[in-house]
Amino acid sequence: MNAKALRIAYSLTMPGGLLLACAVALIRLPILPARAGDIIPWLPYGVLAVAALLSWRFNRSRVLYTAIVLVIIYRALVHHVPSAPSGRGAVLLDAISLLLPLNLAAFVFLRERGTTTPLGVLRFALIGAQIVAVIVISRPELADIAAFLRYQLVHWPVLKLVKFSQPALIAFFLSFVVLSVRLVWTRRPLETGFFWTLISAFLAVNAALAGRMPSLYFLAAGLILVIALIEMSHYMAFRDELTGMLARRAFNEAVLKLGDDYTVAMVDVDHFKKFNDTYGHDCGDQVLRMVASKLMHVPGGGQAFRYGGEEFAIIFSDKSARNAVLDLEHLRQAIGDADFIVRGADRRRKKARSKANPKAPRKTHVTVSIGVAEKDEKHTFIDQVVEAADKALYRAKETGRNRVEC
Ligand code: GH3
Ligand code: MG
Ligand code: MG
Repeated sequence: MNAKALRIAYSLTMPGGLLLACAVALIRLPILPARAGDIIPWLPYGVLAVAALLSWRFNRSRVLYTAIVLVIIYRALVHHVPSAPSGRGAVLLDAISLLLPLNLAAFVFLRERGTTTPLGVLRFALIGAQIVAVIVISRPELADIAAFLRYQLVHWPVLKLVKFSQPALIAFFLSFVVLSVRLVWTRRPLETGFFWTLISAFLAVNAALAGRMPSLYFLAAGLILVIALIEMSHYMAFRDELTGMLARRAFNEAVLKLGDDYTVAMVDVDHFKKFNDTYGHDCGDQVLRMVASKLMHVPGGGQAFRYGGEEFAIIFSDKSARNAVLDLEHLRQAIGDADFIVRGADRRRKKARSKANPKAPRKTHVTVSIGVAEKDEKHTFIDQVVEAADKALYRAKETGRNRVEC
């Protein structure tokens, strides 16, 4: 596995996978002291409360809803579901195992709209409505309706081995697919957190169905949410919101770790102002995303950053400028060759569209100019290397653009 694949695998599994593995180990291996049994059932409340507080403070309502739902479900499981679920407890468990994954899959798509706005209140009301529905349906006189929660769609013998109802299995499976796709697609800390919270929820419900205490799984879910929130704020500080690439702050930190041989390239989109004027600002943003996606896959091990506006920086540690130029030529060509289809990005923003030229072609190209400089006797400090790369970029612009200058 190469370094990049390892980095991706790490970002998808850490720390959620590790936390859950610890929870499973604590449950399976007899390593906890007997007295821990008195404290552990209370810990999920504490950790989920911290997750709720942090999410409220960080304005991440989808995590707030998740923490609240998990606390309610945990309480229901601990207090109302007996060790051998039957009757009302069994109905509660079936309803929970159906609704919990569906709610998690829905929460991950929620746009931030605040919790005290009408939409935020409506979302709380929907959670409340589900709680009322579950309490109502678990009444003994409604047992016939509750039986639908265990509806058997197929009669495969293998399904007799699992305690989950078939609707719950389908709900968990669909949510698993949705959250995995979302996780791989975005690779953002909150998405990773939601994915591992779903897996914790599955194991928690599985434990409850088997009559075991699900406390450690809820504790793991709470910790996953807390860490995801902390990682999210770190991610936001170091990532550029528009392109998702590392931002100037990350560049400033990365240069502190550079050794003696490195090269810096400054990349600037050509005639970008004209592009904005022709196609509108939203299309300009699309171009920046497209250029960023190419830069993030720059060959030769370079690390790309959004430096500011339509300007990007690439650091090649342990590489001379001469070698980096070859990789940068590939990059320049890849960007110049890419067809850029002008989509109706301004549909929602009439103002932006009014500025765009309606007769502009739907398919176009963008080019970049690149200036390169390395650390040498003349340029020993990073500021000097960046300045030299900037001067090279200026020469690239002066001599016709769409070129790499060293
Ligand atoms: P040159 O080829 O010499 O680099 O010309 P240019 O037009 O690209 O350079 P100039 O510095 O004149 O214009 C840069 C433009 O980039 C101006 C600004 O509106 C635009 N810009 C900066 N940041 C963003 C952004 O985040 N989104 C969009 N759409 N435009 C941006
Ligand atoms: Mg430019
Ligand atoms: Mg510029």
